[in-house]
Amino acid sequence: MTHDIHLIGIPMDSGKRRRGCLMGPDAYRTAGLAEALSGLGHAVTDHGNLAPDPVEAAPPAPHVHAWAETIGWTRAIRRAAEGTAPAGIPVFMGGDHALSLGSVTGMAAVADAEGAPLFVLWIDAHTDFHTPLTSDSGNLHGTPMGYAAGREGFDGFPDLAAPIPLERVGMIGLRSVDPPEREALEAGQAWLADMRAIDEDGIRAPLAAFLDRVAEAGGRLHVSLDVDFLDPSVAPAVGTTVPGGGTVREGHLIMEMISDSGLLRSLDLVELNPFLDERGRTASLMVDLAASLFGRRVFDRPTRSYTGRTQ
Ligand code: B3U
Ligand code: MN
Ligand code: MN
Repeated sequence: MTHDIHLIGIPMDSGKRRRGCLMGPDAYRTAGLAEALSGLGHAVTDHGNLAPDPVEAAPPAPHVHAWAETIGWTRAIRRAAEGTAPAGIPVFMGGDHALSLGSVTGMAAVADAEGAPLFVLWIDAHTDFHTPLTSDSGNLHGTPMGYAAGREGFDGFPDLAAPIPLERVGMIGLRSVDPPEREALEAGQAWLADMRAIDEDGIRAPLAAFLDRVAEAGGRLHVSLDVDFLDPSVAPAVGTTVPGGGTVREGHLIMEMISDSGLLRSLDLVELNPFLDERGRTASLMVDLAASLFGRRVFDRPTRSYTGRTQ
């Protein structure tokens, strides 16, 4: 199956203090993302880079970093999501994970208008479930799932068209979760696969259960892929490395299963910091993972469904 894929460059660095993610969109272009996807038969349009709306606003606490700029980005990204999604699958090329403040909430608004529930699969070492008030670091890249789920403390950010209930959230790769995030998540029904779950059960069975949940609800899936899901030994180009991460093969299997499910609605590629990369290897790996998500296979065998049955 081929898609109309819309690449949206988001050179955003405001979600944390360490700089470099603003080079991400051009690193994906240099690593050949558009060519990899068009080579699979998709129609790919690169919309160039967004810029943030000019916003003046005071942060809710002094340690919260780049509050007004992040509101400006969120507005622009949300508009871009709502503008491109009717024409196909948006790919939000970051930029740090704060871009999901706009992409996830924009796609939730789109899904709401389409009459389908939006599910989110968060592929990340972190849950990013803080509010600006629970975050010790004040880094807003640790908050996008909190915002999208309708947590408080985001006054000044756009109102949510459709908050995403935790039953529609899956998170995989988790290994760095702060106490306030854990407490808030444990109060809900999110599907959570930490690294221990992957060690014990692998990727396939747990992820198939989540994808079943999406399919049974008639849902559409937004995938948010943070570079730090991967182990730093294979993906060094990220500011917040956490040892003990996913392998290359685990990353590909996640992508292949989502691809087979036919549920993908939109994609974030976030936290790539090309300033920290080694000869482009992390950017190239992210491009390869995106290619698996959009149908690249080693052999053209009969398609397997995400539950493992041959279709
Ligand atoms: N939870 C920590 C660390 C963090 C979250 N997301 C990333 N790092 N990339 C925080 O600062 O919120
Ligand atoms: Mn993240
Ligand atoms: Mn992370």
